[in-house]
Amino acid sequence: MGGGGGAAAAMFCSLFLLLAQTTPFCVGENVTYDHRGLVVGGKRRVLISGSIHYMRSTPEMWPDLMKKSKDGGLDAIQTFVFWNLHEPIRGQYDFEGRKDLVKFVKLAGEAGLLVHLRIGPYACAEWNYGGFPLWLHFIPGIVLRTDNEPFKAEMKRFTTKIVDMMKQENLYASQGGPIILSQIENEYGNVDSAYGESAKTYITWAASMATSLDTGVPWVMCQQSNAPNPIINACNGFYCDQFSPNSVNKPKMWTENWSGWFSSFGDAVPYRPVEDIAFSTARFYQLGGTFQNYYMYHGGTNFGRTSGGPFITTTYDYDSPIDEYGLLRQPKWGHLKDVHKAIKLCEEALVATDPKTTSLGSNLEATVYETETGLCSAFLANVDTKSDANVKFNGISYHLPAWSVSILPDCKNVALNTAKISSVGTTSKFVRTDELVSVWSWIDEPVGISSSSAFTKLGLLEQINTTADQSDYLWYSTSVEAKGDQPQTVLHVNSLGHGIYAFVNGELAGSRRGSYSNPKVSIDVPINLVPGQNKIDLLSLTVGLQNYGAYYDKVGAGITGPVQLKNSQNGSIADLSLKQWTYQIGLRGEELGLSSGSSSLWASRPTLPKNKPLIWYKTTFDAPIGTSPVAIDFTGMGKGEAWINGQSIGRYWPTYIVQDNGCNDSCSYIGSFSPSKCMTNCGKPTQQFYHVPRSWIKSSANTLVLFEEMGGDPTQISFATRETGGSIYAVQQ
Ligand SMILES: *[C@@H]1O[C@H](CO)[C@@H](O)[C@H](O)[C@H]1NC(C)=O
Ligand SMILES: *[C@@H]1O[C@H](CO)[C@@H](O)[C@H](O)[C@H]1NC(C)=O
Ligand SMILES: *[C@@H]1O[C@H](CO)[C@@H](O)[C@H](O)[C@H]1NC(C)=O
Ligand SMILES: *[C@@H]1O[C@H](CO)[C@@H](O)[C@H](O)[C@H]1NC(C)=O
Ligand SMILES: *[C@H]1O[C@H](CO)[C@@H](O)[C@H](O)[C@H]1NC(C)=O
Repeated sequence: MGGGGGAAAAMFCSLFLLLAQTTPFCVGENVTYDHRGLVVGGKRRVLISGSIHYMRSTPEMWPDLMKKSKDGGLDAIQTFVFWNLHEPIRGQYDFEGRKDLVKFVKLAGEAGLLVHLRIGPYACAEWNYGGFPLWLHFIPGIVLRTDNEPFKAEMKRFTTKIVDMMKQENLYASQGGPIILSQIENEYGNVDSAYGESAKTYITWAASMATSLDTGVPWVMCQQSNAPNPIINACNGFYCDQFSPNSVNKPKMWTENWSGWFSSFGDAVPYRPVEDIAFSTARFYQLGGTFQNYYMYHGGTNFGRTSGGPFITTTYDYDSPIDEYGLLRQPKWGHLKDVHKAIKLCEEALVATDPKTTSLGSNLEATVYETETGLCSAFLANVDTKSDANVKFNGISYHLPAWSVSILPDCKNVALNTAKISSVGTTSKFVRTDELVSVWSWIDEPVGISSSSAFTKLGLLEQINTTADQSDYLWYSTSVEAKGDQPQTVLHVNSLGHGIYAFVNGELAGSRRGSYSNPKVSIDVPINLVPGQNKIDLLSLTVGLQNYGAYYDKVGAGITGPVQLKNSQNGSIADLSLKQWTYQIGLRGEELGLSSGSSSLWASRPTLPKNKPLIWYKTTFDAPIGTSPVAIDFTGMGKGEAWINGQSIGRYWPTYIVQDNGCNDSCSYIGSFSPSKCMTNCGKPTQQFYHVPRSWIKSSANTLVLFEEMGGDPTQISFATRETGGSIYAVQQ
């Protein structure tokens, strides 16, 4: 870079120094790597990183999240960059508010943290459509994530846009900024075989495209064993201790150590015991790792319609060390902080030499990092799933609980055993508040077609192609003529998902919802046809677009048929699939902008409808007193979306109850973890509480608007605050 840029970088560095007291590696020097680790500011480093996705919290929360990350012993923050958030319309960029990536990166730097920027631009991340904007799908000739010219042109344009933004603000470490690492693509190696030979040429292209952007910091590809030089291939998963990079010249890096797991509506909520994460982290550094990232360190919230899946919940808490509301999850946060401290005491030895591992018995391993200059750090592991053990190491006895690692920074004294939690700290709980919301106004959402932009087509249309995801909803409407007296008829509807409400002559006849593991739905509902014309209105809905899998972008949704009328013996009376259908994208209330709460159509009317489908509700409320994070308990409502002062807090669905088996609130940390091993919320809603960011509410006269699709009683809704320390009023952990 030129002299002018250097001066700017130096200035930025001194700014860091002032603001952060301690500067991490504030030298405008390229980040490089070798076999033992990343070289930052001229020094090989052992680095501990954690994921926080900026758009899953608010700018008002960021400084506190950064501080808690730094206090928790992290060196770096990792985030994805979600393309569909920043370029909702091709060529129209948005980096405001929660999308202010530059501000987020700067705040990390000011908190003394480094940044791993995963540009992707494919992200996965349980995010709507994996982070891709829907308009990509409509570019003629495009095939996503393969050696396809239209796709590569768009991917290169967006990647370059982000890199240039970062460079302009001097945010790369090579310019004195906090970004030490980038990422191109994501977990492509998991699916690349489905893309044939083009997968290889695509990856080669992606690597050279990224490298040509000259950031002065390395790029990684995770789960990509054939990542071309100089891209570092990194590991994602619950354990990465057995992973090796594809070259001896690359460091062993773990880009996603899953601190917990996501949850989906209707499924139990997974959690991961901290002793097991601590074990996996210690094992990774024991066996030569030098960079690890917790996915997630703060999971946050899928506001609006940003969750993917389908069926991913609005909460993206992830059982992370910092909970959805920004409070410390204990003892997870505290114990991992202690683990980080112990690992950092070993840093000098870890970066200086290769580990030497010897057996101390069955399932017992000692790993030593020892230099000729007298540095020595050791890890003693008991990977047995049953028995504790006493081992002799250098003539001294050590007790190793099953499934644990002891860290000995001086090869003698135990700084920490991963199974022994010494950090104390109270967990957080929801506490019901007194805020009452009693006065509601309401507006009916009409059944069937109500918009002048409705259109007619022969046959059934795939939903995503039709709505371009402008709304969760698509109406399919037709009519059938019944002659004389019809015996009982069954309406059969087949859909790719994710849910259907079937109305006959304006009345709800039946509904069905899918799930994360099986989003497709079909219904067979008995209906009564009247002589003459009968109106059939099918409301099809999506619950977040798929984000993972080969060609996931083409999976589709909606009623693709068949739609049939059958008699009670299952014989087909009529196939409606090829008939003329009228389509309406979205709801009338969406077209009218009811979510803002300001429409003149809102008026209190005498009887508040309860447990009726398709109703918009509105109320006003005062902020719960204090400064604690706020949540709404949606008990009493069915399914829908909620807006606070015009901003969507996401989809709510408290009536999707988890099956009553397979949960265990006191799951053992011993043995290999999987998300189905430790689950909670059986027999309860997957998600009952929904985050309302404090910064979105004023002290009084706040508007809450709901669109309720299946039927609920809004007078049962209550507010809660999230409090550390518990209380007799606590209603849920
Ligand atoms: C630093 O990286 C940039 C961009 O990749 C490159 O052009 C430059 O030569 C590197 N500088 C050094 C000193 O290696
Ligand atoms: C969407 O439309 C495109 C172009 O007409 C078609 O190739 C594709 O199969 C459709 N997708 C689905 C899921 O039906
Ligand atoms: C009718 O057929 C469907 C599938 O074709 C089947 O699931 C259903 O059980 C059948 N119903 C009766 C009453 O036979
Ligand atoms: C729950 O976990 C505990 C502790 O690991 C175990 O003893 C118990 O058998 C488990 N219960 C179920 C129902 O899995
Ligand atoms: C993450 O850590 C767990 C537990 O240590 C391990 O089993 C898993 O393989 C790790 N994930 C990956 C991708 O390595």
